[in-house]
Amino acid sequence: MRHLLEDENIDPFQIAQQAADQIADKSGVDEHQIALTLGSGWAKAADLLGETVSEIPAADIIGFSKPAVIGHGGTLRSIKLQNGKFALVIGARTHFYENHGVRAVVHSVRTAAKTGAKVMVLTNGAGGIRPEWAGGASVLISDHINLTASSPLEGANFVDLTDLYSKRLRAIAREVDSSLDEGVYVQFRGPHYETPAEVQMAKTIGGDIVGMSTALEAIAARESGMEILGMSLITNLAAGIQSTPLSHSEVIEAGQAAEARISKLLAEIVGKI
Ligand code: 8IG
Repeated sequence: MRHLLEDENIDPFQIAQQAADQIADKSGVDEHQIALTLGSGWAKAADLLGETVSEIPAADIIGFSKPAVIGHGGTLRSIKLQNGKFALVIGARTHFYENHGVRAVVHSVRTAAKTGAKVMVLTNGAGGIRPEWAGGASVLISDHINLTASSPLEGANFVDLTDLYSKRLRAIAREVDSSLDEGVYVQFRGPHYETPAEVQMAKTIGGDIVGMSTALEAIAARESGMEILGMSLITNLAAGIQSTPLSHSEVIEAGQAAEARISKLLAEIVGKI
């Protein structure tokens, strides 16, 4: 089944505006100041952020619906933070490897911007290239390398990506935990993990983290004028860095083991933004 945003005749920004209007209507929250996308291992963080005032099945919002996988869409939560601000927590990520096109991938980010969010927090589970990150390190994304051969930007839209991952927000994160490392995130298309040779390439060109999301979303967030914080949970060392094969169950287990710790960390960081 084709995704709504695969129809080239529609305007993705207009659909994002409609989605934001639906969220405001259903949640009763007129404006969200901050938005978070929670990737593998990060889902529990929502509970610690504050008081959930609304939870909407993502499939009920335009552009988020994927008829082929009803019930698999996750939710959009509005959370009132202690400081009185509202956070939009996006539990439904569309990955580039799902082949619904890049418009579908960045719809949640564009919708977040239309709900009023000025800060976009992008989290993910990812593979680590640095051996010292074994065992579930959380790492701040300092920059990215986009190996998807795609862009969410359309037309001759030459958006600057200098300081894409905000220095200010990274400094706030390090105020909460001064031991946080930083690294360059390399987005591959997936859904297969890399070969060890591809991981060596990523390392050679300056990468520290390998993943299948975030970079395209960050570009769209910058286009929409948002300040970006990116964080990876290293659920596995990348292929060839660890001696054993990668497995999805390893990733899930590492995520579960880290969940409480990284949720608390993220909630503390968001409280300071
Ligand atoms: I979790 O090792 C997770 N996501 N590309 N490589 C890529 N994506 C990932 C990995 C990984 N681990």
